[in-house]
Amino acid sequence: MAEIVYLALGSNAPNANEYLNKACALIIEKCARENTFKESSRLKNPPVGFESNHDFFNSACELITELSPFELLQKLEAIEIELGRETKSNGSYSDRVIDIDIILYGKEQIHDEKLIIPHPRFRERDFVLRPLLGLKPKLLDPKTQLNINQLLKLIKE
Ligand code: PH2
Ligand code: MG
Ligand code: MG
Repeated sequence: MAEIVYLALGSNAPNANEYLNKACALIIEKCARENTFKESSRLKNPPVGFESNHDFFNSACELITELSPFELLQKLEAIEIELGRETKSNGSYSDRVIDIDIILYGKEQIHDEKLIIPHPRFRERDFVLRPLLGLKPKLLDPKTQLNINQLLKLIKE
């Protein structure tokens, strides 16, 4: 089985672009069917939901994967750790060298304590929606049946 997947990438390290380059290379190597990976442009955003002097670079990626949602999650977490992501202790947001979140996995809807797909907060996040818009403006959210443009309008109202 193969599915089309959308991921959100973020880093607010001083050398964020290097982390994003490495993350993309590892995703291509470990998760993507050959020649199916695309990344949006990287947009600079101030941190949302926590205080920090370090801005983020955020992008979105599209790929086809043969991994199941949980296999994909496991590989992406291993990539975050390989790149030096520290595991957080208290659940609150903090600076991070790399964050890779699964936004959509085909049209699947998953509600598990380890994994919720579509990503539960992506509809509210300009820093996820704007890169996705650049990659695939007509992409549909399987839960609300709204496209990315419509979702962006909702948070700008
Ligand atoms: N990620 C968060 C919390 N806040 N802000 C920006 N600008 N970019 C992010 O990727 C981001 C954030 C939690 O994962
Ligand atoms: Mg995140
Ligand atoms: Mg994450």
